[in-house]
Amino acid sequence: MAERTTSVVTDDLAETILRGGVTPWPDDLAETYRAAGYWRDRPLGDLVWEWAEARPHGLAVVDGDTRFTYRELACAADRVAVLLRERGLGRGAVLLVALPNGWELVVLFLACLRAGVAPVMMLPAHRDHELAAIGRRAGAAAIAVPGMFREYDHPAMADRVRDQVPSLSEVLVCGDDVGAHHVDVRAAVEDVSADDVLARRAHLDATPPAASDVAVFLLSGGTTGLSKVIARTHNDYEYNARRSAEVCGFDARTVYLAALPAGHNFPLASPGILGTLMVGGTVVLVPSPSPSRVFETIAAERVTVVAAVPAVLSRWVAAVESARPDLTSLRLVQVGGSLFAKEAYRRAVDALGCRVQQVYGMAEGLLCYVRETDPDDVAAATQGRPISDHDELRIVDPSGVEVHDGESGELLVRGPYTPRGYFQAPEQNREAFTDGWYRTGDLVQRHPGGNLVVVGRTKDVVNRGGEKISADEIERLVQAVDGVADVAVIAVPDPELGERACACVVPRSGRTVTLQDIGRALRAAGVAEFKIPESLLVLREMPQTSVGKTDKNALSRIVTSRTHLA
Ligand code: J2J
Repeated sequence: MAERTTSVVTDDLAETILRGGVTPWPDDLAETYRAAGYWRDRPLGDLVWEWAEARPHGLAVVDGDTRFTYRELACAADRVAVLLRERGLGRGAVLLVALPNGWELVVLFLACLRAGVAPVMMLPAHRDHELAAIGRRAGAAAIAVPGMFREYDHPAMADRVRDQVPSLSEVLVCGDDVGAHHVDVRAAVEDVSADDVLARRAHLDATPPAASDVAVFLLSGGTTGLSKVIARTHNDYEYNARRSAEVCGFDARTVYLAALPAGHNFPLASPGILGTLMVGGTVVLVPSPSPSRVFETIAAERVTVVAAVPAVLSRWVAAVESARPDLTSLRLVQVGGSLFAKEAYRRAVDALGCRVQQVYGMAEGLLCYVRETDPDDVAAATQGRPISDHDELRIVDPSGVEVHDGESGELLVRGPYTPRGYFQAPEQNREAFTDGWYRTGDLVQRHPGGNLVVVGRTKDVVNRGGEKISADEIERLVQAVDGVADVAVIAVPDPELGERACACVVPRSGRTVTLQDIGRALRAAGVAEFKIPESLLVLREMPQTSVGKTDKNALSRIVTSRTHLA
């Protein structure tokens, strides 16, 4: 096998990524999780050929006219895994993955698992600002982007990101007309010569990652500054997907439609793409959740399960009436990521004619699903219960004391697939974790049957149709806009998306600041479009609490009392 001997990942960096930045579970709990059969001590990449041998001709992945059987998928994943190795990306290397939903994303994800490379699941909507900051934080050695996508030149952006991230040297492109200085992923997959399959497989099997290594990095919605990075190990992420598939009744007949961006934990592994492949089902991918595309694909591929955030599901429900799609194959629609009202639940069940399952989850771990056996009123009014007998939950008041059943409080959690800290973030970890308990920042109540009801949150984020925006991150960016003296970013209710970001700005004396000024400045800084504030409240002074902090409740009251904002 022709492999480059030089590595773009220094041993020190690999060591940090493999062990240093990750807070391990305590030994006694790790033993408990192993003894209970949750952690199987097998790297996820091992599963790829296990699936291929169990169902070589079974249909694994569908993306438009492109189809992969399980055997073809394993061959393609190995070919790309070897390509990664040839580019110096091996165990412990980090790859930023900012791809739209498509077969390349699945192949590259599995290739990373085979090669021991940890993908950081970014979104195609992310831009220079997010990619460079996360790339630096995670010590990324490479980035994978599409070619031109939605009229945006992603390879050119990737070159700029490479210039800003000292550890980053390789740009992988999944598209047409790939430049000579970029790595062409599609071409590598086309070059699957049969004779090499065994040699490649043997080579990759001989150098597997450890099950306690980082399998994948997910982004946190974040409360302070930029998104934090969540390291998920092979052990915990395998359990996350396997147990989710079990709870949601996935099997070889499941045809799962990935319509939400697959960089999110929900479509990736709750049970999502990974959970479907684990049970021999078929994953169908669409690059956008638009009703027409989704309906067409459900009918054409006889899709049985699809996941949505409430904002997307509402669009589908509204479109059903006029589009009259053939949804007869649908067995289950999962909905989660932000609040989903009881009334919306009822409308969805009526319009779609299948089971609607609420899901409350987080990239930090804990996953709750409403069960099929739950009565209808529970399915309508709750967000489900945890998947593991070893998920430990505490619901506490602001002083940390557990509340009585039925009262609301902040949810703290720990368990076999909820990591003990963010990656390389000791400062944030002191705030977000207490004795290994992750502070979710969500206010919940326990329903009499044991399910959780999400009633609010304590964290300072805007939940824009399931995409989490850190108020603090946007405040720092707006603070730097010319003419701004002070700023606070708050969530304002929105009928379509649940919430949108509103910038509340005190201009410098004699200056004016407009929404356009803010948009222009943030776009110039390379900020993802979905994070840019969509309304503006101009104030003479910032309301303050008695302890001199910005009073965001007062700001919310001012905003809701006005019918018209800029
Ligand atoms: C209210 N708020 C919810 C719900 C998440 C499955 C499903 C969702 C996510 C996700 C995920 C909610 N009702 N049903 O990763 O695997 C809010 C909470 C939570 C935060 C996590 C999955 N479901 N939320 O949304 O990491 O505030 O994960 O803490 O993006 O979304 O966001 P995220």
